[in-house]
Amino acid sequence: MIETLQDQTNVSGSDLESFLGLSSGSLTTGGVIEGSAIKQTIVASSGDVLSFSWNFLTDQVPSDSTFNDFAFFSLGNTVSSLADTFTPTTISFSRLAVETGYQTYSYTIPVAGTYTLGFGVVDVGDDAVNSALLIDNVSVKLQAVPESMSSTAVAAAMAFGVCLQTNLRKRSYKRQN
Ligand SMILES: [Ca+2]
Ligand SMILES: [Ca+2]
Repeated sequence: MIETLQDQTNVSGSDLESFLGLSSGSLTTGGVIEGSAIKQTIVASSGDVLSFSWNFLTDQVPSDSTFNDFAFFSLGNTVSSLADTFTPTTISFSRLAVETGYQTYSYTIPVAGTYTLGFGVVDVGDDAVNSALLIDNVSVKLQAVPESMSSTAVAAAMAFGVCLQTNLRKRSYKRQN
């Protein structure tokens, strides 16, 4: 569980941007004052599915567009919002007032690489009124490729090989003349 705290975390929006390897301004432009974050390095292949469970909680009741705390995840340089103070629908039995309840998020990673995966929760507009994010079941799994798709891919690769061979033959034919 990560929290923005009722008082100060002493981790500013720009501190969070550097910690997660985000572009300068990617959080502060949206009015982020401070917050908390966690991160992990992941190695993913193209088509791998990142999935996790999350629950956003806040004391900001009623929700407020000026003090609209939010939770997000970041993959590489990209920040994706999970929820803000307008999202929770249920009264929380934790020490915070309301929560979204656990939701599942899945994302197919398009490009293979080593990424920083981050989760954060931030105070917006001021540093007061606590919000929190619970994260569970984080996994990166290879997505099963349907057989029809994989055979199409093989056929495409073979066709490409045939084209390449034909071109090479044409070139060597030209050179001989
Ligand atoms: Ca705070
Ligand atoms: Ca707040």
